[in-house]
Amino acid sequence: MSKYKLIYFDVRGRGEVARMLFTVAGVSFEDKRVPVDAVEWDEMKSKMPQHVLPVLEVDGKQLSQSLTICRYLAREFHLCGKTAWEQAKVEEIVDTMEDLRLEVAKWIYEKNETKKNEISEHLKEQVYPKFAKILETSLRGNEENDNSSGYLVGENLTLADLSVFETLTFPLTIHPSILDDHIELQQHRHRIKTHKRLSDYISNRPLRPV
Ligand SMILES: N[C@@H](CCC(=O)N[C@@H](CS)C(=O)NCC(=O)O)C(=O)O
Repeated sequence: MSKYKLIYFDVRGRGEVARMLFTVAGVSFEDKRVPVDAVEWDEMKSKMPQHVLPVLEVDGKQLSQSLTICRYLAREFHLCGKTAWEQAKVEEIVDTMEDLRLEVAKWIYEKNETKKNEISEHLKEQVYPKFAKILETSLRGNEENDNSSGYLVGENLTLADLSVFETLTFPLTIHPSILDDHIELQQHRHRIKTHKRLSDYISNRPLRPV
């Protein structure tokens, strides 16, 4: 069994889906959490391959880029779809969630209050409805393939489900009503939250704003 260490800041951010993949797979790993804005990071930064986090260490070898790390772990743990087509559909959703993350990041990093409010309105009126529709179509498409698993791709939980769950977690704190008109997405979220391998982890994980 490989020895895994995930190095990331002490937030969910770009490290949380990897943590959830380990949890679902039941694989132990060292969850190295670097305090945000701490001297420790200044000292570590130059030693990281791309000078950013997350970094996954596998038996001492280092891997950068959060999405690459997630895809690698999902392949290792058989959480990335069973066929090449399913794998592509999983990656399609992961990339779609990256698009959403970048839209929400505009709100997070905007300092000007007026512009922040404008971005907030844009998120509520345009961005969330667009992504909700994409995700609903994926869920229904999976059902149309005689699949009533309730997961986004194939019969089992995959990286796609974790990516959607986690990417929506922060937006739901600033805009709690975004899933109000999307019962299937609410049910999907509930399914992940109550998954037998995830529920304890999600209830007990450190509470962080992002
Ligand atoms: N595309 C990279 C982005 C990595 C990145 O920008 N990480 C940020 C935290 S989310 C970071 O390390 N910031 C600290 C710094 O730049 O000093 C990924 O997805 O891993």
